[in-house]
Amino acid sequence: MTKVITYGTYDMLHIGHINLLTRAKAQGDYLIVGVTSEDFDRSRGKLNVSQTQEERIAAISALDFVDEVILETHKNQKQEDMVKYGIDKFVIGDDWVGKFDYLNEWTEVVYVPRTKGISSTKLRNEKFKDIRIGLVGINHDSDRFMNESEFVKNVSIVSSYANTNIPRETYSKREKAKKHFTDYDEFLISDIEAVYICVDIDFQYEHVKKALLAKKHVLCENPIALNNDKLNELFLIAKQNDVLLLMALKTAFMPAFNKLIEEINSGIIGDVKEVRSTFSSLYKERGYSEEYLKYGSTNLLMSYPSLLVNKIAGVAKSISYFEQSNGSYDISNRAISTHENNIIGISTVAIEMKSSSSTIISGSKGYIYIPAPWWLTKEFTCKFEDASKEYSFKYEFEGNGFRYMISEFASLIQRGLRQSERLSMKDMLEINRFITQFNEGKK
Ligand code: C2G
Repeated sequence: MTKVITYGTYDMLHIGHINLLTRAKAQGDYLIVGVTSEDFDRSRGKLNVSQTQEERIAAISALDFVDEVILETHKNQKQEDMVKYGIDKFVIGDDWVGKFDYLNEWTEVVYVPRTKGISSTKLRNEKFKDIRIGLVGINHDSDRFMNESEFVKNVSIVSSYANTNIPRETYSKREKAKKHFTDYDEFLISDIEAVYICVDIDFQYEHVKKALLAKKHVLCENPIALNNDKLNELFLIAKQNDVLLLMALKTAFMPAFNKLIEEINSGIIGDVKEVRSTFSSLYKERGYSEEYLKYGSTNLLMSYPSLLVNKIAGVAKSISYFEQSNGSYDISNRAISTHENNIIGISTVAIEMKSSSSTIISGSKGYIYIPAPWWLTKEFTCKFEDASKEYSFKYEFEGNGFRYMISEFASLIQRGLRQSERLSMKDMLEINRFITQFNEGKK
């Protein structure tokens, strides 16, 4: 029996894909098709795939001449699969000619003619119009959002809002935002369907509320609201207006971060016992204003460690705080949380203390080390008692990570979804609780 394998994204399955798969099957008796996972596609720069990996797998599985369908999740998987499945031939379209010659070491590589005049990109452009986004707030974050949105093909930044007119020379940098508003109501009735909000923490809740009531999808920097009742209220308004409300917690959408969660859930280090992560950043040295610092380390940074702890350990049964204050705000804080299955979370944040911003996740069989800056997750290493079993996992990582978040936001809107599996409403409420419980304890 001749075993053949091929791989692809297969977004909006079309005749080009069918021809390729038929030609692949003709090369042997048993055809395995590897469908690329969403995170793997995003890590290799495919940021606007319109269908979910489940939908793409279902379409390929429906083809009766396909014998087996697998998920392709990482870079070196192809050579691993050649051995695992005992492959005789690897078949791919000639748009990849030469790129997979290295696989000849394991099997026979066959490039077949690509079908002209049809592609998933063409079908996507015909079916979907760009998501029209407006920026609320003009600052370092909106800059990053602007620049990274260039890499996400199905979004366009059409306008911006700030409560003041921006000096001409600053504005010129923002050529891409065609129109700038200083009146928020006028901005919200302009031709946008979604907004990215990055204003001062005290004003986020008001801006989010108005945008949701204006039926705009909202991506907002965290914390969205400084108490959970307000956050619950915003989720209710989002539901009532059938729009998406998403925290701009970029780490949650990074391919390597999601792979990390997948590996931990697969039991790679046994039962998780402790999640220890630190996020320290000397904002003063980075030129941030005293105005900004007064929010304190917990409001400014705790969302990140609590994302990790909540994703791995689940809902916190209790949270105790150990802060260092300069009399007006917390320059550092440690949230020690207890979770189901006896898991302990140790989340440290600091804005006037520099510390090693790495992460250690300890389990009954081994531990995972994520080097600093772990919140821009690129790689992680699994370590065991038997050092020879150690292995690292690395994903491509482009830019400052905003593109993966923008890709998720745009994909959810395009697919008509109102929740992200990577950052659900429950996740967002729990993450925010780590902040709001501290604030309420301060009153
Ligand atoms: N294809 C084709 N004709 C087209 C479009 C695609 O023959 N008009 C082939 C491609 O050459 C590829 C397969 O169909 O072999 C799947 O194409 P895509 O879904 O675009 O996936 P791609 O990014 O090419 O994935 O790592 C290799 C990749 O996994 C291949």
